[in-house]
Amino acid sequence: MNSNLGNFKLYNALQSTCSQRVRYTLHYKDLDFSMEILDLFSGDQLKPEYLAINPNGVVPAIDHNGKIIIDSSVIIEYLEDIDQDLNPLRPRKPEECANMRAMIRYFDEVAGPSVRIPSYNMAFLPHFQSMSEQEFLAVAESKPLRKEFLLKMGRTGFSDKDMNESTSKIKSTADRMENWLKESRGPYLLGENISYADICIMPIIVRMQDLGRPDLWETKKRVCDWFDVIQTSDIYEQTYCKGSLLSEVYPHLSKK
Ligand SMILES: N[C@@H](CCC(=O)N[C@@H](CS)C(=O)NCC(=O)O)C(=O)O
Repeated sequence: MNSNLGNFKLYNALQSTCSQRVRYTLHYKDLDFSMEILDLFSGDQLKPEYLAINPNGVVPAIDHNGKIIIDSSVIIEYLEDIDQDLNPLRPRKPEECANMRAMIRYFDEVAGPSVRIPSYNMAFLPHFQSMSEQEFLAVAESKPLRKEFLLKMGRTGFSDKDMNESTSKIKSTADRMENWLKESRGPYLLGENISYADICIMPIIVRMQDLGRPDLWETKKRVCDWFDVIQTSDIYEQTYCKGSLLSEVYPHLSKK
């Protein structure tokens, strides 16, 4: 365990895809950390004490020796910057690093927002349906980043058109990954070594599998091989500790 970098406290939620990126990185770097688990449906992320940590009212955030760092893709690169020799996850060559960051930007632009729509429709919607309209509007209003998203969903859920658009974006992401894996010759997106690009897309692919949609990449042989390699590591097991999958919490998903 690498403990000479001081103390890390991760504010996260087990099923949060963004939190899973950070947990994977901390485990990969063998950093000792404590976790504060927030209940996102009880509104822990919107309490004043957490908003003082992350004014966006979302997880994850990390406290490193009293310094607060927010946003998953920023946190994982911060964990690289504090000790670049500690089980590196970022290539040293500037052009390779730029390539990796361009992949991450694509994932954050295309796949990240898309995975939210099926996640809410298929798993989270009942939380909102059990509220009165007034309660729902108050919850939406209280979200610094997700007010418009929730209002668009309403208590009836996203439309089929929205669902189709998001699954087609995940499919396009898998197509991109297939090409990148072909160029790099795998097993990882940049080639021989795992990098932050793999870690950033991993939770989204896991989520879509959990929601019963592996068909979105099933015809892409390289993506399937990549996913097999990712899923068979100890670090993956540690990251996806008990309770990390939606199907464990929402039993109707495992009956699909
Ligand atoms: N860009 C942020 C997004 C974080 C985010 O959206 N977190 C979700 C969980 S994956 C969250 O906390 N949602 C709580 C809410 O919507 O109230 C990051 O990558 O850290």
